[in-house]
Amino acid sequence: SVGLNVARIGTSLVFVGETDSTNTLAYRLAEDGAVEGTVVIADAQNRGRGRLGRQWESPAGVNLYCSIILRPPIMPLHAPQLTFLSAVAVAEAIERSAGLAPVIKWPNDVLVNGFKVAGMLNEMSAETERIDFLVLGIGVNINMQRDQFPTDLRHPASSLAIEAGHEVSRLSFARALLESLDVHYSQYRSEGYAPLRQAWLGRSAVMGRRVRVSGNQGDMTGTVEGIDEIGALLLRTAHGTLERVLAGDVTIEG
Ligand code: BT5
Repeated sequence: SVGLNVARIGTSLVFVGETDSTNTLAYRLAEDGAVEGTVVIADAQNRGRGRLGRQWESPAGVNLYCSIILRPPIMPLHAPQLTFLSAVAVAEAIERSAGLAPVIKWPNDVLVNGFKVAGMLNEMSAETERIDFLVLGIGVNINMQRDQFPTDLRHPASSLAIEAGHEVSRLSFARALLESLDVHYSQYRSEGYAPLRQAWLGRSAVMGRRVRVSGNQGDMTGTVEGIDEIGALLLRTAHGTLERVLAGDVTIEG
């Protein structure tokens, strides 16, 4: 037993040595009826995935690659709200287990000292009216060394160990993460999205900042005023209009 103190998340744990992607494995388990809160953790991934078909570097023995199965009674439209669950929980776990000061960059990056140390990839199976299940994929660079990073990364990256200057226990980190996810998800189930949105805004690196967003809506520049009910970024443009951005990559300016 790993001594988890949880109500929902991690009540069932699946550990594997190497897999293609924990998201793919969790998705298959969910299709086969795995209960809400099932967590899949792999030591290594040989086809770790980022967003938009990108690759997630997943060497063995150093990091955390995990996927969590959730079955919230919500509409598919509201699924992006759960992106913020992972980001908030990862930030809390980094603070608690490594004593670092992480911030969240919309929508899904967690940064320490400006470096990306974690990424999230949520996937879902849904019909028009309701979600069947969600898979929250979380990758955290814990003890990855500088020479293990590819040189052509989209965003400057690092690991908790590099930033803290010492090794960080993967087990303590995983425990802190699952407990944090459990607390926030229970609150989400009982009180809805508002507390989660507040927690996210409190840790956001983009709130009130001038940013550039590139995505399928083209390039846009503006000042961030918050996030809305479905997780879209609210951007005040130079023309004074308020734009809602549903997807894209954010660069903080100035
Ligand atoms: C993400 O995508 O940040 C989501 C990553 C999600 C990974 C987890 S691990 C467990 C679960 N199983 C999976 O298969 N996936 C999830 P995105 O924002 O698209 O960033 C991807 C880009 O980050 C890549 O194109 C690289 O440039 C860079 N990158 C790749 N590996 C990295 C790493 N380990 N640390 C930092 N940056 C990385």
